Amino acid sequence: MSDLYQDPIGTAESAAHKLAELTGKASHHVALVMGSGWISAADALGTPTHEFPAVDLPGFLAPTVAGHGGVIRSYDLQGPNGTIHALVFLGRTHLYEGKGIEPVVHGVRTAVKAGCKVIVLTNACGGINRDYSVGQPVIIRDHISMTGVSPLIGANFVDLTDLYSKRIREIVKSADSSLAEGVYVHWRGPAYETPAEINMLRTLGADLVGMSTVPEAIAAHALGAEVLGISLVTNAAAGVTGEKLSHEEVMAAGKAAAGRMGELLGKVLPQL
Ligand code: 8IG
Repeated sequence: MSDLYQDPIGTAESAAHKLAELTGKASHHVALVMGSGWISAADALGTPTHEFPAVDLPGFLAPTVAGHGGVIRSYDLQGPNGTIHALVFLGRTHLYEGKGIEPVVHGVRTAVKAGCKVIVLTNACGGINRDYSVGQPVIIRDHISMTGVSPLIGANFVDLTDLYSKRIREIVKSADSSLAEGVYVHWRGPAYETPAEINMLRTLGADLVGMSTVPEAIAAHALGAEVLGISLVTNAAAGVTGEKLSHEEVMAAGKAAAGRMGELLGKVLPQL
């Protein structure tokens, strides 16, 4: 068993140390986790100062899904208050990969230990809310965990009332007032939901459903970082249109919306 499972926070600290070595930056300010379909949005941020495989840092696993990159980039972005160092993860580990919860949250823990006070979590997801259309970005206002799996262990009774920072949501909405907000459900997968399950989730107050983001948001918040979540609706959830769900459709919708997403992130990030 690797150190990641024995001492997850210590391994994140080691990874942050190696990151500082590889980039020559003692700390980073903000981190972005780019979900499937978001990889080309990262390109809109400009040219990174550094790029390397995530496995070059302690505790990261090799990626297993096509389109989930497993690459880390460091950017220098110009903002109103000078240059900020942004860390970008292309690809993530998911709970459905069966490696447990630790690798799922290792990236955000590394980012917080590297100095990031703000963690931006992006994802591709299914739209439950009938008002949403494919290709639409939605700010995550709150979540529902349908996995019950927490990255926290022990008597760590973290408050999640303002998990998806109201302060940051307001900044994003002032950059693009057309953005909707919704409640994201974490579904373990890897199978998508049945139409009956989507009806259940809608009844429970869910707008979006996906297989990521929630454990990372909890882990980042528990370490004191502020969290922004943005979902890209890449398919109508099961039963909403009667169409079947396909991974290819998801990737195509992500690609099509990447320009808009990259522009939004480029505008918002330096302000955070
Ligand atoms: I992209 O419809 C994407 N990810 N659970 N359901 C779940 N995850 C998803 C979906 C979806 N679309």
